[in-house]
Amino acid sequence: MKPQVITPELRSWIIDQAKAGCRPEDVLASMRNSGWQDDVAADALEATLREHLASQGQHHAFGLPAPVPVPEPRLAGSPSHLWADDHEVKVLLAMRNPRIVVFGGFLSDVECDALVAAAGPRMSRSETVVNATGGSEVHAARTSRGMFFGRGEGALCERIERRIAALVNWPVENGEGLQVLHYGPGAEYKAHNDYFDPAQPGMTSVLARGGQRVGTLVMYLNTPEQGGGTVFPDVALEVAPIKGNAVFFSYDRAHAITRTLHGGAPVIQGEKWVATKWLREREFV
Ligand code: PD2
Ligand code: ZN
Repeated sequence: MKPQVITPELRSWIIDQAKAGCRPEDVLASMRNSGWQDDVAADALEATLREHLASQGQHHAFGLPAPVPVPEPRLAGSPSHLWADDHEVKVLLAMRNPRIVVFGGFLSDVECDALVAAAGPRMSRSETVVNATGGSEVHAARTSRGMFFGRGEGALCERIERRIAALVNWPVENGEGLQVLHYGPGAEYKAHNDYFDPAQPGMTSVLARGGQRVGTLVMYLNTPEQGGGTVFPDVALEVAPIKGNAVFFSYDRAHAITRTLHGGAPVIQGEKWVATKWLREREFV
């Protein structure tokens, strides 16, 4: 496909749409309808607004929340491997917008098995956050079983948390405890965002514990025979759940413009174990 270039005309059209109060998702849809490739349109929107707002000394357009710093692996120069604290990790895929990176060999087989063994006796039906109260409840959209380790609970969690912190350049203290999930045949986690909706009344207490979530690392602890990929519907991407590999994604604001909507596809055959690490803006308490 011929590469598309962001023209000055496109830039000024985007700024006009922002000034007119259009929603970013509608602007992206119009760009797509006029023949702009998805990723070029999203990049153009991001870059134009960032430049324009910086030149105006402002940080809001389209009613978007202001972006915040996010965890980020050191991928300048497109390395095939990264050194993460005590361990070499392969870079298998890197997507810029949305920011998604797939890592190979993030955990050893022994570490995967040890996490599953430690989590097993503590598993119960997974819950989802209730927006109104900030509490959690069992929900049909999430048919896995799960448990949380405390941050730094035992030498294994500590080692993995140090490795994550080094890999994505984000303080260990900003991480929630590791969550382990188990999906049996047919179980899934329907598409959702990992950030919290700050407009919901129950979110004040959730956000008080370290601010927003700004990044996620899903680590695969086994390889299901069929199904169970992690899917990103906005970019039609499915990450295969391979034991020891991990998928990282970051979101600089609690908004669909980050295109980090994602889900756990149904397990078709076999079972699926994952560990999830959520990273907050500040120290998670
Ligand atoms: O298990 C997964 O693949 C998955 C998919 C989406 C996990 C999560 N989200 C999560 O734990 O947030
Ligand atoms: Zn998720």
